Amino acid sequence: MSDSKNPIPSELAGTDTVDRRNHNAKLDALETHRSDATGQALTTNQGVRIADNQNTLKPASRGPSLLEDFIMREKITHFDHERIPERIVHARGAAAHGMFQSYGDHSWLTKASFLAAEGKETPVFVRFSTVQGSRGSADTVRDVRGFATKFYTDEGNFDLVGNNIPVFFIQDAIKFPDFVHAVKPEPHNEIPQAQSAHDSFWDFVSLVPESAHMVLWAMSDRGIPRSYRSMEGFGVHTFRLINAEGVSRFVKFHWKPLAGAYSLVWDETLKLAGKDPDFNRRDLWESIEMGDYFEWELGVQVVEEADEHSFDFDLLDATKIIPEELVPVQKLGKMTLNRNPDNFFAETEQVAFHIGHIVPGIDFTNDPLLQGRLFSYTDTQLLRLGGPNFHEIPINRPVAPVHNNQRDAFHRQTINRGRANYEPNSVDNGWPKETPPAASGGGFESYPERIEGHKIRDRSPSFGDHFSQATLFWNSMSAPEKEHIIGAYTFELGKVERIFIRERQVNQILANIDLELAARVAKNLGLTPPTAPTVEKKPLSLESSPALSLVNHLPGGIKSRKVAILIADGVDAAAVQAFQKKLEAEGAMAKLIGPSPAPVTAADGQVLMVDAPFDGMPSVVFDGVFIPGGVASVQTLGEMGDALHYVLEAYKHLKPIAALGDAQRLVASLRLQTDEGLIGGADGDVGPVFDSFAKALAQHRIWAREPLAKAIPA
Ligand code: HDD
Repeated sequence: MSDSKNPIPSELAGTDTVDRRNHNAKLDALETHRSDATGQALTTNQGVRIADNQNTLKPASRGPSLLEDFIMREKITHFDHERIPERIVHARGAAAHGMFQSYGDHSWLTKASFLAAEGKETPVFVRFSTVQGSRGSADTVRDVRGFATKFYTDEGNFDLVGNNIPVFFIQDAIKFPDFVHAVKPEPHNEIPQAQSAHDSFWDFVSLVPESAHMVLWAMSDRGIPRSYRSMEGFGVHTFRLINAEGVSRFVKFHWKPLAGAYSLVWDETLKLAGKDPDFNRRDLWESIEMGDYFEWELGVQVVEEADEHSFDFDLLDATKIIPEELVPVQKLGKMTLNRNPDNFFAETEQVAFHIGHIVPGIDFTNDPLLQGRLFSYTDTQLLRLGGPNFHEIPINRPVAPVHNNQRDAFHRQTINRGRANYEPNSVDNGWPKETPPAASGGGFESYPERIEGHKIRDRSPSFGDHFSQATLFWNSMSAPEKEHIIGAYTFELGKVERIFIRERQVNQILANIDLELAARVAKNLGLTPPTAPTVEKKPLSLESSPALSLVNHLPGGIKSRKVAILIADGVDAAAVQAFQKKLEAEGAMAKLIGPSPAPVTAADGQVLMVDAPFDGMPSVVFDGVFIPGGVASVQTLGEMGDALHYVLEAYKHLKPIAALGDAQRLVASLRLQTDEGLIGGADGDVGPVFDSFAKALAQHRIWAREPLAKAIPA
């Protein structure tokens, strides 16, 4: 029954089966610790208790609404103002809290306190993002991923605002608005959302050869990561680390994922964009809720000041990497993301990263891209967060104490006491006072770099080679990775309406990276393949860099991998449970997928809860599929198009598929070519079948299957 005041029918509670009530109790147990309102009265923002939150105040039950209803007006006014401008880039994101732990005392390199002692812990907040799309866009689009980390160090906040690609599209920040306008949806019709596959993007990048290297990375599998946990992260620019003696060294920051680095396949990304647009953020959230934390090691490549000019590229050029084969990455510590935000808006949306947030022991270089960013990030927060007090928003507050003479402005939270809001002052004995620089705990001091020259608008000739490192990247790819890159350029340029833009990209950019790449893409687009580069190419100092290929980044195990177990009434419950147990023992996760959300009754009478029906958790959200035996179950699945499609799609996406007993007949009916990822065995063979399955799963994909998989309908 519902009453006129409260429209929620009371009989909705208490009709669940025992099983479901247990299930619900588990969900409640997860959630209640987050609520700060449990047991509290509903109030207005002035703290007045509300008696009726269902009905507007009226002079009669069918009469007009009264303006004096301050409760309704306050609620709707607040609602009307709920949105703040989304980030101009990196609008779509997800974040988590965690901890950084230093592996040792790195004071030979930097006096930054968070790196000064073995085991020293510093809280962090990390936000991952895509660049192009709006807040509501899909996670899995082809794009660069943002990887921004706020270290709440005891000497102030240090923000490492990086990406999952170690280079950038442009060399000078003055080109950033042009680049972003070009990649965003086109201005006349705001199409396409969150995609670079359109004329204005390819027009821009084909006219700006310095973009060639990063575009190649974005067209590679790096542009479609499987999970945030499986991405490398990079600080991109060259920074300085400075020790207590004032010795400065150049560094590039790296995040190395302990889960390994691996990606989606293109057809999966397209489907996921519709079937689970929250794929990456859901993975982050659910993994943390289950205690399966995301981990990275922070590393640095270190270049002595004296070696600044010993490379065939300029360290200040953000379109270049330092190949890891030339300068290895030294690990400084480990980051573990282990806590989800309590509130998306308050934390993930309001977090304000800024490349200019650094602490003593870290400093900038003259990279012109970095220098421009130093202006942009504060500027953007002033608009997004409504004024200069954004550092007082809880997620942005340092753990280090803050005292200065800045006062007032919109949204001020601090209630400063005293009269001394200026310096020098004597009314408060000159407090707060400057701290001279010191080995530790001293005030921030910029590195006294010697600068001389003329005031000019110029690009250093040392920034002039735009193709060598793109060629190095191409040379370092495995055969499947090269095919994916060719496919990506073909797809993207195929969406470009103007043929002259396609031609310019192929003839003047791709031809200078690699003629085979250019020829293959040209052929796919029906263009004449170029026969020679348009620029004179200097010999490569390094022919290939294994660190660039994702195939060299697999961790070897199956931890965190997700496996779908397909079941229907009559399934062999013992096989389900044994397989599930083995997966869980290795840190992987299984979900039971059935014909509908209804529980399944196994051959032995056990009732198994279904996690989702076929369309609820499609094969694209999993890394592998297992089909247990059981005559009736296999019969049902074999007659369902959705179940057969599930298996076919997993095969198409190069995932391992294991079948036991009767289920082998189901797989055989699909006439798939046998390979190391298509595993079968008798009902009792759970052990050996699991071992082969796990081996295939650890390889991430069955790449050898790829040419055959093309014949499977999408
Ligand atoms: Fe940027 C956001 C990373 C160049 C201007 N950027 C933003 C974010 C990341 C990066 C990860 C999202 C932070 C978050 O999660 O809130 N940006 C980069 C990297 C760059 C780069 C790795 C090159 C190496 N950015 C760059 C330039 C400019 C900007 C050259 C401007 C001249 N970036 C911004 C911004 C954003 C931003 C407009 C949007 C929202 C924000 O800052 O807070 O100021």
